[in-house]
Amino acid sequence: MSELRGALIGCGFFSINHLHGWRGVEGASIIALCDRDAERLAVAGDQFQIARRYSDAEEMLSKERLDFVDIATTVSSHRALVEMAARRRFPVICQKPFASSMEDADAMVNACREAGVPLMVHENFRWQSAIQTVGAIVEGGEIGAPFWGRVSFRSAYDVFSGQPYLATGERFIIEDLGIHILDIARFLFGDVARVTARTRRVNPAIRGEDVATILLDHENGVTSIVDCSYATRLAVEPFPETLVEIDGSEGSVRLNQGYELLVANKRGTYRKDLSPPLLPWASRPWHNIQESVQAIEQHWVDCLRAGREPATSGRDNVKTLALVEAAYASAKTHGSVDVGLQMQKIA
Ligand code: NAD
Ligand code: 89V
Repeated sequence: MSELRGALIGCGFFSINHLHGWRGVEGASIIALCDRDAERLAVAGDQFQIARRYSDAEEMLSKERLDFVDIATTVSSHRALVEMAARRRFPVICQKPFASSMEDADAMVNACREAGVPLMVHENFRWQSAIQTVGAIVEGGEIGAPFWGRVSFRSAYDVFSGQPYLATGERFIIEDLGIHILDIARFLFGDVARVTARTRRVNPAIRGEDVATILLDHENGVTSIVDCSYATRLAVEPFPETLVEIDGSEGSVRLNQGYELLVANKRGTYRKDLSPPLLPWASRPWHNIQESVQAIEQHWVDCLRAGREPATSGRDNVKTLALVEAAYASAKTHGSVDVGLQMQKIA
Protein backbone atom coordinates (compact mmCIF):
# COMPACT_ATOMS: atom_id res chain seq x y z
CA MET A 1 0.00 0.00 0.00
CA SER A 2 1.41 3.41 -0.91
CA GLU A 3 2.29 5.91 1.81
CA LEU A 4 -0.24 8.63 2.59
CA ARG A 5 1.04 12.09 1.68
CA GLY A 6 0.54 14.75 4.34
CA ALA A 7 1.24 18.48 4.56
CA LEU A 8 1.94 20.29 7.83
CA ILE A 9 0.77 23.86 8.45
CA GLY A 10 2.57 25.63 11.32
CA CYS A 11 6.27 25.02 11.96
CA GLY A 12 6.51 26.43 15.49
CA PHE A 13 7.48 25.09 18.91
CA PHE A 14 5.32 21.95 18.97
CA SER A 15 5.45 21.09 15.27
CA ILE A 16 8.90 19.56 15.70
CA ASN A 17 7.25 16.80 17.74
CA HIS A 18 4.68 16.31 14.96
CA LEU A 19 7.45 15.97 12.39
CA HIS A 20 9.50 13.52 14.46
CA GLY A 21 6.31 11.56 15.14
CA TRP A 22 5.41 11.37 11.44
CA ARG A 23 8.83 9.89 10.72
CA GLY A 24 8.04 7.07 13.17
CA VAL A 25 4.53 6.43 11.84
CA GLU A 26 3.95 3.55 9.45
CA GLY A 27 2.07 4.38 6.27
CA ALA A 28 2.39 8.17 6.01
CA SER A 29 4.91 10.93 5.60
CA ILE A 30 4.93 14.71 5.46
CA ILE A 31 5.86 15.89 1.98
CA ALA A 32 5.19 19.66 2.25
CA LEU A 33 5.42 22.36 4.91
CA CYS A 34 3.83 25.75 5.37
CA ASP A 35 4.53 28.61 7.75
CA ARG A 36 4.07 32.34 7.40
CA ASP A 37 7.33 32.78 9.30
CA ALA A 38 10.20 32.23 6.84
CA GLU A 39 12.76 31.42 9.51
CA ARG A 40 10.63 28.74 11.20
CA LEU A 41 9.78 27.26 7.81
CA ALA A 42 13.46 27.04 6.91
CA VAL A 43 14.50 25.53 10.25
CA ALA A 44 11.84 22.78 10.11
CA GLY A 45 12.35 22.15 6.38
CA ASP A 46 16.12 21.81 6.77
CA GLN A 47 15.93 19.65 9.91
CA PHE A 48 13.49 17.19 8.32
CA GLN A 49 14.76 17.54 4.74
CA ILE A 50 11.40 18.59 3.32
CA ALA A 51 12.00 20.64 0.21
CA ARG A 52 8.44 21.62 -0.68
CA ARG A 53 7.86 24.75 1.40
CA TYR A 54 5.15 27.42 1.34
CA SER A 55 4.42 30.64 3.16
CA ASP A 56 0.78 30.53 2.06
CA ALA A 57 -1.48 27.62 3.04
CA GLU A 58 -3.97 28.19 0.19
CA GLU A 59 -1.14 28.00 -2.34
CA MET A 60 0.20 24.77 -0.81
CA LEU A 61 -3.23 23.13 -0.78
CA SER A 62 -3.86 24.15 -4.40
CA LYS A 63 -0.50 22.87 -5.68
CA GLU A 64 0.16 19.68 -3.72
CA ARG A 65 -1.34 16.24 -4.20
CA LEU A 66 -2.25 15.32 -0.62
CA ASP A 67 -4.05 12.64 1.39
CA PHE A 68 -4.33 14.80 4.53
CA VAL A 69 -3.42 18.08 6.17
CA ASP A 70 -1.98 18.42 9.70
CA ILE A 71 -2.59 21.81 11.34
CA ALA A 72 -0.18 22.72 14.16
CA THR A 73 -0.92 26.44 14.45
CA THR A 74 -2.42 28.19 17.49
CA VAL A 75 -6.18 28.37 17.97
CA SER A 76 -6.91 31.71 16.27
CA SER A 77 -6.10 30.26 12.84
CA HIS A 78 -7.78 26.85 13.24
CA ARG A 79 -11.20 27.63 11.78
CA ALA A 80 -9.90 29.33 8.62
CA LEU A 81 -7.39 26.54 7.97
CA VAL A 82 -9.76 23.63 8.69
CA GLU A 83 -12.41 25.19 6.42
CA MET A 84 -9.76 25.72 3.74
CA ALA A 85 -8.78 22.04 3.87
CA ALA A 86 -12.45 20.97 3.83
CA ARG A 87 -13.15 23.13 0.74
CA ARG A 88 -10.47 21.13 -1.07
CA ARG A 89 -11.80 17.86 0.41
CA PHE A 90 -8.62 17.02 2.31
CA PRO A 91 -8.96 14.95 5.51
CA VAL A 92 -7.65 17.16 8.31
CA ILE A 93 -6.04 16.99 11.75
CA CYS A 94 -6.24 20.10 13.93
CA GLN A 95 -4.23 20.78 17.09
CA LYS A 96 -5.94 21.50 20.41
CA PRO A 97 -7.50 23.72 21.63
CA PHE A 98 -9.71 22.96 18.63
CA ALA A 99 -11.58 26.29 18.91
CA SER A 100 -12.02 29.24 21.21
CA SER A 101 -15.83 29.01 20.96
CA MET A 102 -18.42 26.27 20.55
CA GLU A 103 -19.66 28.06 17.43
CA ASP A 104 -16.24 27.84 15.71
CA ALA A 105 -15.92 24.17 16.67
CA ASP A 106 -19.36 23.44 15.27
CA ALA A 107 -18.56 25.28 12.03
CA MET A 108 -15.42 23.17 11.51
CA VAL A 109 -17.22 19.90 12.27
CA ASN A 110 -20.00 20.85 9.83
CA ALA A 111 -17.57 21.96 7.10
CA CYS A 112 -15.79 18.60 7.23
CA ARG A 113 -19.02 16.61 7.45
CA GLU A 114 -20.46 18.43 4.43
CA ALA A 115 -17.23 17.92 2.49
CA GLY A 116 -17.29 14.22 3.46
CA VAL A 117 -13.78 14.33 4.98
CA PRO A 118 -12.56 12.99 8.34
CA LEU A 119 -11.52 15.52 11.00
CA MET A 120 -9.43 14.60 14.03
CA VAL A 121 -8.40 16.90 16.86
CA HIS A 122 -4.80 16.30 17.97
CA GLU A 123 -5.92 15.59 21.57
CA ASN A 124 -2.95 13.43 22.44
CA PHE A 125 -2.87 13.15 26.24
CA ARG A 126 -5.26 10.18 26.32
CA TRP A 127 -2.79 8.45 23.96
CA GLN A 128 -0.01 8.41 26.57
CA SER A 129 0.75 4.73 27.15
CA ALA A 130 0.25 4.99 30.95
CA ILE A 131 -3.20 6.54 30.45
CA GLN A 132 -4.10 3.87 27.88
CA THR A 133 -3.08 1.17 30.38
CA VAL A 134 -5.25 2.70 33.11
CA GLY A 135 -8.15 2.87 30.61
CA ALA A 136 -7.67 -0.80 29.71
CA ILE A 137 -7.69 -1.82 33.40
CA VAL A 138 -10.98 -0.01 33.96
CA GLU A 139 -12.45 -1.33 30.69
CA GLY A 140 -11.32 -4.87 31.59
CA GLY A 141 -13.38 -4.75 34.82
CA GLU A 142 -10.41 -5.24 37.18
CA ILE A 143 -11.80 -2.74 39.70
CA GLY A 144 -15.50 -3.27 39.02
CA ALA A 145 -17.67 -0.24 38.25
CA PRO A 146 -15.87 3.05 38.87
CA PHE A 147 -17.74 5.42 41.18
CA TRP A 148 -15.11 8.11 41.89
CA GLY A 149 -12.02 9.46 40.17
CA ARG A 150 -9.41 12.18 40.20
CA VAL A 151 -7.26 13.27 37.27
CA SER A 152 -4.56 15.67 38.39
CA PHE A 153 -1.80 17.79 36.84
CA ARG A 154 0.13 20.00 39.27
CA SER A 155 3.45 21.60 38.46
CA ALA A 156 5.61 24.70 38.61
CA TYR A 157 7.35 24.01 35.28
CA ASP A 158 8.08 27.12 33.19
CA VAL A 159 5.86 26.53 30.15
CA PHE A 160 6.03 30.21 29.18
CA SER A 161 9.58 30.19 27.81
CA GLY A 162 8.65 27.66 25.09
CA GLN A 163 5.11 28.92 24.57
CA PRO A 164 5.12 32.66 25.39
CA TYR A 165 1.53 33.09 24.14
CA LEU A 166 0.35 31.13 27.20
CA ALA A 167 1.22 34.10 29.44
CA THR A 168 -0.81 36.68 27.53
CA GLY A 169 -4.26 35.17 26.93
CA GLU A 170 -7.28 36.00 29.08
CA ARG A 171 -7.74 32.24 29.51
CA PHE A 172 -4.84 29.98 30.41
CA ILE A 173 -4.77 26.70 32.28
CA ILE A 174 -8.24 25.29 31.57
CA GLU A 175 -8.11 26.15 27.87
CA ASP A 176 -4.52 24.99 27.30
CA LEU A 177 -3.83 22.17 29.77
CA GLY A 178 -7.11 21.46 31.53
CA ILE A 179 -8.58 20.58 28.16
CA HIS A 180 -6.26 17.53 28.04
CA ILE A 181 -7.10 16.54 31.61
CA LEU A 182 -10.84 16.95 31.01
CA ASP A 183 -10.48 14.78 27.91
CA ILE A 184 -8.76 12.08 29.98
CA ALA A 185 -11.66 12.26 32.47
CA ARG A 186 -14.10 11.73 29.57
CA PHE A 187 -11.93 8.88 28.26
CA LEU A 188 -11.89 7.13 31.67
CA PHE A 189 -15.35 7.92 33.07
CA GLY A 190 -17.57 8.87 30.12
CA ASP A 191 -19.47 12.00 29.16
CA VAL A 192 -20.33 14.68 31.66
CA ALA A 193 -23.68 16.18 32.70
CA ARG A 194 -22.64 19.00 35.11
CA VAL A 195 -19.49 20.98 35.84
CA THR A 196 -18.55 23.01 38.92
CA ALA A 197 -15.25 24.89 38.81
CA ARG A 198 -13.13 27.30 40.80
CA THR A 199 -10.07 29.10 39.41
CA ARG A 200 -7.22 31.26 40.69
CA ARG A 201 -4.32 33.20 39.26
CA VAL A 202 -1.29 32.82 41.54
CA ASN A 203 1.51 33.91 39.19
CA PRO A 204 1.24 37.72 38.91
CA ALA A 205 3.30 37.77 35.69
CA ILE A 206 0.61 36.12 33.56
CA ARG A 207 -2.87 37.23 32.50
CA GLY A 208 -5.04 34.12 32.82
CA GLU A 209 -5.83 31.60 35.56
CA ASP A 210 -3.07 29.15 36.50
CA VAL A 211 -5.02 27.01 39.00
CA ALA A 212 -8.32 25.22 38.40
CA THR A 213 -10.33 22.75 40.46
CA ILE A 214 -13.20 21.17 38.57
CA LEU A 215 -15.89 18.78 39.84
CA LEU A 216 -17.53 16.64 37.14
CA ASP A 217 -20.87 14.83 37.44
CA HIS A 218 -20.65 12.15 34.77
CA GLU A 219 -23.80 10.95 32.99
CA ASN A 220 -23.31 7.42 34.41
CA GLY A 221 -23.19 8.65 38.01
CA VAL A 222 -19.40 8.72 38.44
CA THR A 223 -18.10 11.78 40.30
CA SER A 224 -14.63 12.97 39.31
CA ILE A 225 -12.27 15.80 40.11
CA VAL A 226 -9.99 17.37 37.54
CA ASP A 227 -7.38 19.61 39.15
CA CYS A 228 -4.64 21.55 37.40
CA SER A 229 -2.00 23.96 38.58
CA TYR A 230 1.10 25.64 37.23
CA ALA A 231 1.65 27.30 40.61
CA THR A 232 2.53 24.17 42.59
CA ARG A 233 6.14 23.74 43.65
CA LEU A 234 6.75 20.13 44.70
CA ALA A 235 9.78 18.30 46.08
CA VAL A 236 10.14 16.45 42.76
CA GLU A 237 8.78 18.32 39.73
CA PRO A 238 6.26 16.02 38.00
CA PHE A 239 5.88 17.89 34.66
CA PRO A 240 4.26 16.71 32.44
CA GLU A 241 2.78 13.71 34.25
CA THR A 242 -0.96 13.33 34.72
CA LEU A 243 -1.80 11.46 37.93
CA VAL A 244 -4.94 9.34 38.20
CA GLU A 245 -6.95 7.90 41.09
CA ILE A 246 -9.97 5.69 40.48
CA ASP A 247 -12.14 3.91 43.05
CA GLY A 248 -14.45 1.16 41.79
CA SER A 249 -16.93 -1.28 43.30
CA GLU A 250 -14.30 -4.07 43.30
CA GLY A 251 -11.01 -2.23 43.76
CA SER A 252 -8.91 0.80 42.95
CA VAL A 253 -6.27 2.07 40.53
CA ARG A 254 -3.63 4.67 41.18
CA LEU A 255 -1.24 6.17 38.63
CA ASN A 256 1.27 7.85 40.91
CA GLN A 257 4.13 10.24 40.21
CA GLY A 258 7.01 8.42 38.55
CA TYR A 259 4.58 6.39 36.40
CA GLU A 260 3.91 3.98 39.25
CA LEU A 261 0.74 1.93 38.73
CA LEU A 262 -0.96 0.40 41.78
CA VAL A 263 -4.00 -1.83 41.42
CA ALA A 264 -5.87 -3.29 44.36
CA ASN A 265 -8.83 -5.66 44.20
CA LYS A 266 -10.17 -8.78 45.88
CA ARG A 267 -7.47 -10.89 44.24
CA GLY A 268 -4.71 -8.81 45.83
CA THR A 269 -2.56 -5.88 44.78
CA TYR A 270 0.01 -5.35 42.11
CA ARG A 271 2.45 -2.62 41.15
CA LYS A 272 3.91 -1.87 37.71
CA ASP A 273 6.30 0.65 36.24
CA LEU A 274 4.45 2.44 33.43
CA SER A 275 7.36 4.67 32.40
CA PRO A 276 6.83 5.64 28.77
CA PRO A 277 9.30 4.57 26.10
CA LEU A 278 11.99 7.14 25.36
CA LEU A 279 11.64 7.36 21.58
CA PRO A 280 15.00 7.91 19.81
CA TRP A 281 14.16 11.54 19.12
CA ALA A 282 12.48 12.30 22.45
CA SER A 283 13.84 14.30 25.37
CA ARG A 284 12.91 14.11 29.05
CA PRO A 285 10.66 15.23 30.63
CA TRP A 286 8.59 15.66 27.44
CA HIS A 287 8.89 12.02 26.39
CA ASN A 288 5.41 10.95 27.55
CA ILE A 289 3.84 13.74 25.47
CA GLN A 290 6.15 12.93 22.57
CA GLU A 291 5.21 9.22 22.51
CA SER A 292 1.53 10.24 22.55
CA VAL A 293 2.06 12.46 19.51
CA GLN A 294 3.40 9.54 17.49
CA ALA A 295 0.60 7.29 18.84
CA ILE A 296 -2.20 9.66 17.83
CA GLU A 297 -0.62 10.17 14.39
CA GLN A 298 -0.49 6.38 13.90
CA HIS A 299 -4.13 6.17 15.04
CA TRP A 300 -5.05 8.77 12.38
CA VAL A 301 -3.35 6.79 9.63
CA ASP A 302 -4.95 3.52 10.78
CA CYS A 303 -8.40 5.14 10.92
CA LEU A 304 -7.98 6.86 7.54
CA ARG A 305 -7.01 3.59 5.88
CA ALA A 306 -9.84 1.64 7.56
CA GLY A 307 -12.49 4.37 7.08
CA ARG A 308 -13.03 4.53 10.88
CA GLU A 309 -13.80 7.64 12.92
CA PRO A 310 -10.79 8.60 15.09
CA ALA A 311 -11.29 8.48 18.87
CA THR A 312 -10.80 12.23 19.13
CA SER A 313 -12.73 13.22 16.02
CA GLY A 314 -14.03 16.77 15.74
CA ARG A 315 -17.48 15.47 16.72
CA ASP A 316 -16.04 13.86 19.87
CA ASN A 317 -13.79 16.77 20.81
CA VAL A 318 -16.70 19.23 20.85
CA LYS A 319 -17.79 17.41 24.04
CA THR A 320 -14.40 18.10 25.66
CA LEU A 321 -14.59 21.72 24.52
CA ALA A 322 -18.05 21.99 26.12
CA LEU A 323 -16.41 21.07 29.47
CA VAL A 324 -13.87 23.87 29.03
CA GLU A 325 -16.66 26.38 28.34
CA ALA A 326 -18.74 25.03 31.23
CA ALA A 327 -15.75 25.27 33.60
CA TYR A 328 -15.16 28.93 32.73
CA ALA A 329 -18.89 29.67 33.05
CA SER A 330 -19.03 27.96 36.45
CA ALA A 331 -15.91 29.74 37.73
CA LYS A 332 -17.40 33.08 36.66
CA THR A 333 -20.79 32.59 38.35
CA HIS A 334 -19.60 30.37 41.24
CA GLY A 335 -22.49 28.09 40.28
CA SER A 336 -22.66 24.71 38.63
CA VAL A 337 -23.25 24.48 34.89
CA ASP A 338 -25.36 22.06 32.85
CA VAL A 339 -23.13 20.79 30.03
CA GLY A 340 -26.26 20.30 27.93
CA LEU A 341 -26.63 24.10 27.82
CA GLN A 342 -23.15 24.40 26.24
CA MET A 343 -24.06 21.71 23.72
CA GLN A 344 -27.36 23.47 22.96
CA LYS A 345 -25.37 26.46 21.65
CA ILE A 346 -24.52 24.31 18.65
CA ALA A 347 -27.60 22.08 18.45
P1 NAD B 1 3.85 28.44 17.84
O1 NAD B 1 3.32 29.83 17.93
O2 NAD B 1 5.23 28.16 18.32
O3 NAD B 1 3.77 27.92 16.32
C1 NAD B 1 2.68 28.16 15.49
C2 NAD B 1 3.21 28.41 14.10
O4 NAD B 1 2.12 28.51 13.20
C3 NAD B 1 4.00 29.72 13.97
O5 NAD B 1 5.29 29.45 13.45
C4 NAD B 1 3.15 30.58 13.04
O6 NAD B 1 3.94 31.41 12.17
C5 NAD B 1 2.40 29.51 12.25
N1 NAD B 1 1.12 29.98 11.68
C6 NAD B 1 0.08 30.55 12.34
N2 NAD B 1 -0.94 30.78 11.49
C7 NAD B 1 -0.53 30.35 10.26
C8 NAD B 1 -1.14 30.33 8.98
N3 NAD B 1 -2.38 30.78 8.79
N4 NAD B 1 -0.44 29.82 7.96
C9 NAD B 1 0.82 29.35 8.14
N5 NAD B 1 1.44 29.35 9.34
C10 NAD B 1 0.78 29.84 10.39
O7 NAD B 1 2.78 27.53 18.58
P2 NAD B 1 3.05 26.09 19.24
O8 NAD B 1 3.53 26.27 20.62
O9 NAD B 1 3.79 25.25 18.29
O10 NAD B 1 1.53 25.56 19.36
C11 NAD B 1 0.80 25.23 18.24
C12 NAD B 1 -0.47 24.52 18.70
O11 NAD B 1 -0.08 23.31 19.35
C13 NAD B 1 -1.28 25.30 19.75
O12 NAD B 1 -2.64 25.17 19.45
C14 NAD B 1 -0.94 24.64 21.08
O13 NAD B 1 -2.00 24.68 22.03
C15 NAD B 1 -0.70 23.21 20.63
N6 NAD B 1 0.18 22.44 21.52
C16 NAD B 1 -0.21 21.16 21.77
C17 NAD B 1 0.54 20.35 22.59
C18 NAD B 1 0.04 18.94 22.81
O14 NAD B 1 0.59 18.20 23.61
N7 NAD B 1 -1.00 18.54 22.11
C19 NAD B 1 1.71 20.84 23.17
C20 NAD B 1 2.11 22.15 22.88
C21 NAD B 1 1.33 22.94 22.04
O1 89V C 1 -0.27 20.55 25.75
C1 89V C 1 -0.02 21.73 25.64
O2 89V C 1 -0.64 22.39 24.87
C2 89V C 1 1.15 22.39 26.32
C3 89V C 1 1.60 21.94 27.65
C4 89V C 1 1.63 20.45 27.86
C5 89V C 1 2.96 22.49 27.97
O3 89V C 1 0.71 22.52 28.56
O4 89V C 1 0.85 23.77 26.41
